Amino acid sequence: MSKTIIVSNRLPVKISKAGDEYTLAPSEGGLATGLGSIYKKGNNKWIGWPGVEITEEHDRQTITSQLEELSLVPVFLDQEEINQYYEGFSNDVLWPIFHYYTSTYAVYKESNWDYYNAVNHKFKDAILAIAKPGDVIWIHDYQLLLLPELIRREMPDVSIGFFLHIPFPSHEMFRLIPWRYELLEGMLGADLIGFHTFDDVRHFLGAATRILPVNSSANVITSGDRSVVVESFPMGIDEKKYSSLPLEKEVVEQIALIKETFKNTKLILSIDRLDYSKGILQRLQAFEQLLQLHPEYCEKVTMHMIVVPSRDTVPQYAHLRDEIDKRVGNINAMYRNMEWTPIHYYYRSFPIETLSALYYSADVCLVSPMRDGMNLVSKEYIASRINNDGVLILSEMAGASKELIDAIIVNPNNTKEVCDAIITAINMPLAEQKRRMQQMRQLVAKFNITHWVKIFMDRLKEVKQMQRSMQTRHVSFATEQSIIKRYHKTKKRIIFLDYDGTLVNFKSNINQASPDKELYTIIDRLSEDPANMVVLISGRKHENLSEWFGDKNVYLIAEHGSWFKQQNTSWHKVAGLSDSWKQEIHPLLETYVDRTPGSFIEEKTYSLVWHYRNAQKGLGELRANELMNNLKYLASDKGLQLLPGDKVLEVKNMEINKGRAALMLLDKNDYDFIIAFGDDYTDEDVFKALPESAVTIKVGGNVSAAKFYLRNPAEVRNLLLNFTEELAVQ
Ligand code: GDG
Repeated sequence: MSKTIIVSNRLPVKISKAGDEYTLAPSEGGLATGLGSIYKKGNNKWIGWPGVEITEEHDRQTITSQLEELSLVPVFLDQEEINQYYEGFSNDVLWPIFHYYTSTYAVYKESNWDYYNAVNHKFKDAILAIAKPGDVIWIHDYQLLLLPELIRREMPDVSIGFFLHIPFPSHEMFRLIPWRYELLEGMLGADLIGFHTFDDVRHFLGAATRILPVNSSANVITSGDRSVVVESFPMGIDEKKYSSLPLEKEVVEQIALIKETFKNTKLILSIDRLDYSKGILQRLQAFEQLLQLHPEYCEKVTMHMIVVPSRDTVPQYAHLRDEIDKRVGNINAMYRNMEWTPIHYYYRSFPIETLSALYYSADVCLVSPMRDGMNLVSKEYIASRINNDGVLILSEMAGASKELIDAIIVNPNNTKEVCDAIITAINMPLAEQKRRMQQMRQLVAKFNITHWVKIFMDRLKEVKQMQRSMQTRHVSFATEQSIIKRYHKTKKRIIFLDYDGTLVNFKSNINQASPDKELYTIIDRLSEDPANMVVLISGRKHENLSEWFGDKNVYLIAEHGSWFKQQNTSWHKVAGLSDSWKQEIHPLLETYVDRTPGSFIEEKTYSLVWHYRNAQKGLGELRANELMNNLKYLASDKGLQLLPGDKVLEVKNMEINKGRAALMLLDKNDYDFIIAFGDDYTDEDVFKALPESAVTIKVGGNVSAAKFYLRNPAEVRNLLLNFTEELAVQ
């Protein structure tokens, strides 16, 4: 039976040692709860570091067997690995860069990278020890970016999902990392890559297509043979738990206590892990400004601030902690009186019951990170507001701000805006609080953690099915044999061959894609057989095809069917077509050439092509879209068709298409073997026009009307050679 394996840096467990005994307590974070529905079932597993260094082999064995009862599998790390892989690389390179902090926070050390690599290999070994073909592997977060590819190499068909819990930065930030290629290649080993927001998706697609030689179409990246789907899955929380906690006795008691303590003031809640990305100092500054510029709010507003200790052995974090201490101390010293302390500050963690009581009691929750992948605190506050009151102030830099649009959204760098937002929040009429809160509660309730897990896993299944259906249509050895057999049995064959992308790979200069010796040999061998009619059917200019294939025994169709030339005759042009539209379109295209360095116009008899392969990446695509929009109405008025291709946009007479040209040839003869190869969507017209009995083969991974797929021109050439080699044998 197949199983699911969850992999993350940390196992959802806390291990403590008393004397010689280790005790294990499952940790109750949202992720652990959500994934509990998976890893606790059947023979599913969760692999990760248990969170403490365990050196003795005997202890490792004891812990391994204790963890086994909880379906957990440990990857033991020694102190040096923790220092370099976890602290050094994950937290001192990836964390700052992914949160848009550069030089002062990111430190690039080769040895940290080596450890990062080595520990990712260690995780790979742990997975391979238990993974079987057919299993599903779901890897989490920035500590394990290399892992998907490491597993893929060993298990090419296994289903791998990857989810990043922190933001994915813009290409401009990401490319600073010396090991950017390796990191992206590592991630692309997955079949499905998930992020919290659509912006992260955009950034990842941008970085991958700029840094690696891969293409993307919408949100699908073609990496080698595989289609990798990139999507946003905004993570939710255990909403039921947070909405029911305030009704529990213990929480009710704490709520009463909080209400009593803060009965004369509005309560503003602030909860974060200690981290520079959370904007804690900036938040304090905004609060101080409120007290300074609006003294009428002194004694009327209190901030309850919890900072959960995190990584404070690292100097930068210790420094941040000291700064917070200082700033809080200053504000309190400045504004406190006998009855009122502006900030109640705690540098420690609390049981969830206390958090719930605070969430329930706080009039305002102030969440103002400088960057945050999602931010679950904001969602937990919403879920706890079972009376539909309260106000959330949320930074636009948190992923959650894309969903919780009824919060007061602020730019955390704008101290005045945050300060004003606090004033708006504490004065917000109850009716408006309820209107906003109800909307947000519905959203948090629906898109909860269980929903998140389900949609991710369902999508991963779909992606795998899509890849498999592509695979089954790939020309396998058996299919190839049966096509070759049919070829030999038949006496009157027609072979349609597209040129660019089908017989040769694309080149950045269109004139460089000239035929090589091998291709000529293939064409010669095919056309030597009197039973064969070889048709080269291309969008290229007829002069171009003449130059390359004019003396060959092949039928040439140029410019998508505008020109045709039978063996040993001259070119003919399709009659009755007009090209007067060019006078209007050409100048328009010229304005695009003037504005887009690297682009140029190619003029054909009945078409104009705007090429942007050598334009700045991204700019070409942008302009092509602009041009498409610009031409949309004009084109239909003038009977023109717009053909977006691989880094080109072609404008041509609607009457002309490769499908019609192919059909004209079929009308003339009764062929008993019809085969067509093509790679772009002008070839789709051929695939669709040919009779059902035809063998149609699409080159490359995109969706197609063709019956079969081949991966690249090399595979096309192989198949064609096999036709003729078999002939030679006979
Ligand atoms: C990363 C990303 C993304 C806090 N104080 C206590 C306590 N907490 C719990 C909260 C919440 C969690 O910690 C914090 O989660 P966040 O999402 O706010 O932030 P990160 O820890 O930075 O998480 C983040 C997340 O991954 C998920 O993908 O949203 O953007 O940075 O659940 O309740 N829990 C307890 N005591 C405390 O004192 N028990």
